[in-house]
Amino acid sequence: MGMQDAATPVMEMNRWFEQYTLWFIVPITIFVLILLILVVVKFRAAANPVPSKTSHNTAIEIVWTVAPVLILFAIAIPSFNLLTYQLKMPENPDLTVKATATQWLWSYEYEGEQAVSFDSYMLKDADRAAAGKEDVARYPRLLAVDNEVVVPVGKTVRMLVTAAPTDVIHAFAMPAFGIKIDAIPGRLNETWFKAEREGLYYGQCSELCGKDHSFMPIAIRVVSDEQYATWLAAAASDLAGANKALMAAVDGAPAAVQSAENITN
Ligand SMILES: [Cu+2]
Repeated sequence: MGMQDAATPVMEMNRWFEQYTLWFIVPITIFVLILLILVVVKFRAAANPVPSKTSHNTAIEIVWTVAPVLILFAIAIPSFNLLTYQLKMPENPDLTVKATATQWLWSYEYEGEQAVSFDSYMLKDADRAAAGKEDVARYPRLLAVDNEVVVPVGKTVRMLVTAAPTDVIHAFAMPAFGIKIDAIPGRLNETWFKAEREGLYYGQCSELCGKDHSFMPIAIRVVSDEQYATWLAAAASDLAGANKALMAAVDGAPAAVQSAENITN
């Protein structure tokens, strides 16, 4: 309970599945609790001085074998559907971004004619004013970064995830997108997302990777097609300028206020 609002279809399915499993977990827990209370009261030594020596009951054994099998099937089928959906890579992604983890930052490279690549460090408090990121609701401490990943809304994005060759294992995780995948030196992992709401989303490195593990957050801006195209064209030659222009366009618009609320939720 209390997961972030879904921004992708995968996360919507994750949230649905979480609710769905509660319909099994809660009744089973209550049922077992009732049985335990019944046993404690009804069969305590004072009320039941001579214990039963029953060792077999075919009817009960059939029920307690078949019922869990049926319950497990009911959970496994949607679970495997969800796994398949998550793990089936899109054949024609609109965009491919490679994330490389290093102790302790993320580096991003965009595939395409525009050679856009940059490092993304956690935003330090001392740098807030200069970056124009003083609003802690929108740019939370320990989550905000200097350079965000920028992607267009409603487009399928393939993420290639790895760690620098002589580095350690990290993990790329974005809760609102329902993705989490290890970043392993010498190995290219793959995941995907299709963000359906514009906004600024935060995740963190999710594999203990050393002393600054908690200080290598991940930030993804989901923006309109036009804003993305403008940013991409400018980012190849002037990343800082492109980010500033995008911030002015996004943070000034009323829609951005709503996305800031989504983050704090
Ligand atoms: Cu890490």
